[in-house]
Amino acid sequence: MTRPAAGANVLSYGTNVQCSVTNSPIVNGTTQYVCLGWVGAGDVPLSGVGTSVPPFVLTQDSAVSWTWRTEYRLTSQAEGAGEVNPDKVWVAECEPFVITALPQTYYHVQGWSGDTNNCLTDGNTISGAMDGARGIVGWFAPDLTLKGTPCWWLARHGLTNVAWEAEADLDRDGDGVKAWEEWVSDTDPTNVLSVLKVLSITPETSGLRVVWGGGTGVLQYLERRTNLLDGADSWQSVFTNTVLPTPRTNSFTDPAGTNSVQFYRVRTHR
Ligand SMILES: [Ca+2]
Ligand SMILES: [Ca+2]
Repeated sequence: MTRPAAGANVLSYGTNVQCSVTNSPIVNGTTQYVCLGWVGAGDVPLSGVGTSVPPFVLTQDSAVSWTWRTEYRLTSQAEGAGEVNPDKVWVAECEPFVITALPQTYYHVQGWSGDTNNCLTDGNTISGAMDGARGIVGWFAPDLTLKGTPCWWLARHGLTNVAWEAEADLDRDGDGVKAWEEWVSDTDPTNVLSVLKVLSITPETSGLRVVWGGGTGVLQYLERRTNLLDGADSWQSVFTNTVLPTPRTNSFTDPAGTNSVQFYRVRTHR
């Protein structure tokens, strides 16, 4: 909206006139229009910046032409451990933009998704031109060893003295389980008492009672087989912890375990 109203206006000679735009910026969803200034004729200054023309006295035919700029919304979002900047800005039509991803320590930029058409990625940045509104998502992923152990988890336990791969392959607490295996079973790689293992197998009238200990944050599968040497035999799951977190100590009484040879193991899955 403008004052006076857009179009032709008839005013008396000598009128003190104030011209302005009253509704800049005009926001329409993810597009907005910003008044930058004006171009004048007659008693209006030749040009100026902003939404108001300095007051002038009308002595002749005069004109004001307002200059507008189209801007599009650029929205970025982080998925995972990191930040993206800027997160919400208006960028002028056809102007370039750059989004920078800042991963947390022990994380990296995994990629970008969303309105990435005609964009370039370079390291931790994505850039392009605003040919329309864009919503872009930056994805972060943890740094992993070859066996899938997160470096942040090793660092949390202070396992940073040698290279990540070597640390994951060490059994620092001497419980017989390597660090990468303790990650899989959600046990503490610096606590010898925190380890995934079968604690006891006890015959009972209703079957064999198997007790085991381990972590709390992964699914646990109690598996059984009757013959370790017979390739035709295979591990069969007889119990699964389906609700997390699991207790640190678990038990299951296997009714099929009586009056026969059985072997048991506990497998975990993240
Ligand atoms: Ca260990
Ligand atoms: Ca341990």
